Amino acid sequence: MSEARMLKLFYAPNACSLAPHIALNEAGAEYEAVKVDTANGEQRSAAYLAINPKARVPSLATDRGILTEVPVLLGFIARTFPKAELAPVDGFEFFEMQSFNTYLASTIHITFAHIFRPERYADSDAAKADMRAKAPKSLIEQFQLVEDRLSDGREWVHGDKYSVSDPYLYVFARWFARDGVGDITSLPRIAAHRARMQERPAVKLTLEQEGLAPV
Ligand SMILES: N[C@@H](CCC(=O)N[C@@H](CS)C(=O)NCC(=O)O)C(=O)O
Repeated sequence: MSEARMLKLFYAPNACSLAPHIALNEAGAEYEAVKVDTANGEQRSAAYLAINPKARVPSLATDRGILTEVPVLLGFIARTFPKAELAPVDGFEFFEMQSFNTYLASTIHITFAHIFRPERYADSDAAKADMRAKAPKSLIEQFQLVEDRLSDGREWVHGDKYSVSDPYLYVFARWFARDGVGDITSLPRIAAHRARMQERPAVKLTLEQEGLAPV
């Protein structure tokens, strides 16, 4: 399929782009991975702004144009590679999956950004320190909804069947290993999900490709 051959993922190691990167490997897709050096500001270079004027990763170049926003990339990958069964076929269940993914993008990711990128939201050192101090508590509250969802013993976010929501949750569960986030011990089911994810061959391969270790 030409669309699949044309795919090019712009990513930064251990960023939210890890989710579509894992999904591409789960799908067995042919794609090119292009590393963007976000630590040194490459996302603001003219060359990258021409790809994604939002100056963020991920971006996915397809033969029909460039897609951005993690939940969109995940939905696109799942729909482009249906044989991999990375999303429900039923329309309503698909949107339930998107609802979960959008919660991660619009709530949990933003709270992490208060720790890692407080300069987006405030100028004074005091305001930035306040945000960094409050965010870990907010994160635990926000993740508790996900922890509760896993409390029926399900293996994956949407039940017995793995979906693109699982690598997306994995990205944020990984970020508990980053400085200033706090620990994951009050979220044992999410920690167990993280460990299960790290047993998957596609996750092992993606970590290797991004130069990351399991956490
Ligand atoms: N809403 C976007 C967020 C993308 C985003 O914030 N990406 C981060 C990496 S996780 C980034 O590119 N940061 C670079 C920067 O803020 O300059 C999405 O879900 O794709």
